[in-house]
Amino acid sequence: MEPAAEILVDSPDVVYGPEAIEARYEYRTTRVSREGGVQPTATSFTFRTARHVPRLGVMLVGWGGNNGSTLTAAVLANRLRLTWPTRTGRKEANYYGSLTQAGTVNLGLDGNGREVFVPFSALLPMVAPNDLVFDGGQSLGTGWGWDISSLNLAEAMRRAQVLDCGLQEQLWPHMESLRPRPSVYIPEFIAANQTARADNLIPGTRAQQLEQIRKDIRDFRSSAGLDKVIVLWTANTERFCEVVPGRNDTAENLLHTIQLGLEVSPSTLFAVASILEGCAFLNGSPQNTLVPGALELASQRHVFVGGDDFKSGQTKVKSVLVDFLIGSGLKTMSIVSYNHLGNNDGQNLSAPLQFRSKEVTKSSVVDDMVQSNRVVIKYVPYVGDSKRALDEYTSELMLGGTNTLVLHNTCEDSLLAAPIMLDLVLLTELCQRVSFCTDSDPEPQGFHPVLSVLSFLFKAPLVPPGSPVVNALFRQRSCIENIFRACVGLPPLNHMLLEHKME
Ligand code: NAI
Ligand code: DG6
Repeated sequence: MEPAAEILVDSPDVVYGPEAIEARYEYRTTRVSREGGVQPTATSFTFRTARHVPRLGVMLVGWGGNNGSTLTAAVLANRLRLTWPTRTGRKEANYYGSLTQAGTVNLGLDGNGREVFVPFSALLPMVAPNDLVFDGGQSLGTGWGWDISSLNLAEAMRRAQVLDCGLQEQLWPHMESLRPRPSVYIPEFIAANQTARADNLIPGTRAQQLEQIRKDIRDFRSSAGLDKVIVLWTANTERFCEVVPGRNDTAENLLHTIQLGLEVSPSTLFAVASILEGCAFLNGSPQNTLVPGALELASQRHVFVGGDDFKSGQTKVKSVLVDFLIGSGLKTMSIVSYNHLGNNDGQNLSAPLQFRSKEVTKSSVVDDMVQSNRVVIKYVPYVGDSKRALDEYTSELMLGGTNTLVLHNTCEDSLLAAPIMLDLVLLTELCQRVSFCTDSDPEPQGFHPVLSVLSFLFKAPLVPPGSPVVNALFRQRSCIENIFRACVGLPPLNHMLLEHKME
């Protein structure tokens, strides 16, 4: 896929300078008083987006897993423009499933009143996925991340059983030299059935392990000449970590806990290391990695964090379907979701504490709307990465009727997750280049460190304190689209099409 050409907006409110795009933007919303009274409001914003696209490195925790190896394979296959034979014909590398790479934005209407769409990535300057940096440049070495399993990425790709053989064979020489850095293994956080994998470990105390992770990040950044690094957790689902006052409730307590070697999860250790290195940290798994102390640290250091748990398949559909059901005025009474999964993720989730973490995020997406919302995950080795998701939605109709919808979805789980990982990294990087001020507060500021703009990509989106959690998929998408439109001085899409409602 070729990178999209940037669109230029012709408006007195938008200036494309050599360094940045500056756009004046009128944010119109409605203030509602609970005591009565509804008031339209308008706030004048100036958005500034730095135009320089940095050299960006990504470090995955759990690099040798199904998601990590599949994402690596996807970037390489696209970069090398690979094609391969399958029983249904030749396939070519693409980024389907990525909002930024395969999604479009409705720009407006042409002279004939027809809608004009452009690639999402054409709105603002973004890092192209093919330019994401592997440590060691073209020669490829260690560096894209860590794994407790020492398999090289070619072996990891074969273990994952996600890609066609014809593609694996072509990728093999490019992935064989990629080897994950050792990682932190604390057995009580993941399922006991993962023990055999753990042969690539950082030794020492928690404090020494934290230092080693920080050193790895610095090493990658300097050896690859990077402007920025983003760290993404795509390792096994951990059990929840108890939030204990004095242990992980504040930044200071959390750092102290690490120094003392008291309980901290590996994922929180990675989050702390990333934040201390000034690198955004994203949590693709369901556990509560970003405990209050980690959030406070991110806020103190002005570093972005995002989570939790990639919203890839069943939950994505759920956040559309429930929006449709409730939005249509039906009364949805119960949703039951079954998952049959045979990959290593499924095996890890067959342990009760790890399942519990996933159960929480998978059901949280509709908790506010539907009371009875059950989730079952069955480990079925035979189906491998080809996940089966079965859902039953039952709603009450008028006058005692019942509406039951049943869905069956089969897909390669990691092929849904990989483009989401890509979007998370690319959108986070772009958000790092956006700042804004208002007429009443001219001091420029960036987005809140809890990057809720990413909600579209997470099952249980983290939001700043007091901010509403939005789960509905198209509201989440509109949020991203409209904020980026604002950055180039375009109004939000209102779908009114008034031009076509006049005689
Ligand atoms: P996987 O089990 O294939 O990969 C996880 C990798 O993490 C393994 O290679 C394992 O050795 C490694 N690992 C475990 N603990 C580690 C640690 N402390 N440090 C470094 N590496 C460690 O799992 P998969 O399918 O790649 O999924 C990864 C995560 O993403 C899971 O938590 C899963 O629940 C989550 N997820 C996956 C989605 C999908 O559609 N595939 C969607 C949503 C979330
Ligand atoms: C259980 O289905 C295993 C999980 O890791 C999921 O495959 C993953 O979280 C995707 O979930 P969803 O609901 O977004 O399809």
